Amino acid sequence: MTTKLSPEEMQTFAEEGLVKPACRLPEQTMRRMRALADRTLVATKGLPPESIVCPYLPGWNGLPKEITDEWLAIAGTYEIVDYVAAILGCDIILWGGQFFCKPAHTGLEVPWHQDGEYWPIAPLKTCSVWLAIDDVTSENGCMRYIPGSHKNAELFPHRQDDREDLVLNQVTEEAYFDAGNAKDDELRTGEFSLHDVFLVHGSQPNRSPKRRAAYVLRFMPASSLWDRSTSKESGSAHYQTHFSTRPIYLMRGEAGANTELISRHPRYA
Ligand SMILES: O=C(O)CCC(=O)C(=O)O
Repeated sequence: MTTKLSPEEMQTFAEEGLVKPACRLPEQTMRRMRALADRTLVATKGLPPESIVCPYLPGWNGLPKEITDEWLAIAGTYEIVDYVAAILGCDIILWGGQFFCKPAHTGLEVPWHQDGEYWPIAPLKTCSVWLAIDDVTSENGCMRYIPGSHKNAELFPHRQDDREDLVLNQVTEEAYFDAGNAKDDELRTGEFSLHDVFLVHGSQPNRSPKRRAAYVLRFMPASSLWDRSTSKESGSAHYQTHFSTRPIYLMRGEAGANTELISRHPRYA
């Protein structure tokens, strides 16, 4: 099996719950991705730009097929799955993603949370790939995380907060971790980080004149079940997640008990 993380990077992921691999997609690729981001924003006018969920799914978000196809292709290229395989093993499903754009001056806050609070996966295991489309710094609201907060594979209590200026509505209190330990996940365009499903993270609003766009891809091991009987549906005041009816893609290996609405990703068909 090909894996892409060095032993040191694996160690960082184990210790911190997030790693930035020593790798950067070429500028030519990123120019195309920024153009795709621009076309996506035009085509989704009226939807919150922080929350274009699964931009790769045909028929979702009102996006035309030529745009959804490009987002789907990205998930299967640039050896992204090889990085994920280092963490999740060889049977991998793409179950979600998000085009996550915080416009200049107006981008919303992401409250402290653990992803696992939101998602119907059992056993709970996911690796998210957070790919910077723009340069992302603390100035324009990069992701922040609490290193090591994933370590006990424990979900802290979350409370519901339906404020309109939050991207997500389940918030974990600072009583459960030390916000003073937070690190910034600053990335240049074309760089990406991988994070664990139990990692406490969030981000500040974007008050800068610079847009902050990212493409986040969510992968799970096929040994876990994408539970379509879930009653979990909404991730925020801004969008519906449609967990029970969402198509998922087998990227590599065998699908295990995940037999519904699943197809092989075109790159691996
Ligand atoms: O991009 C952000 O600010 C937060 C992203 C996030 O919560 C995630 O990718 O799980």
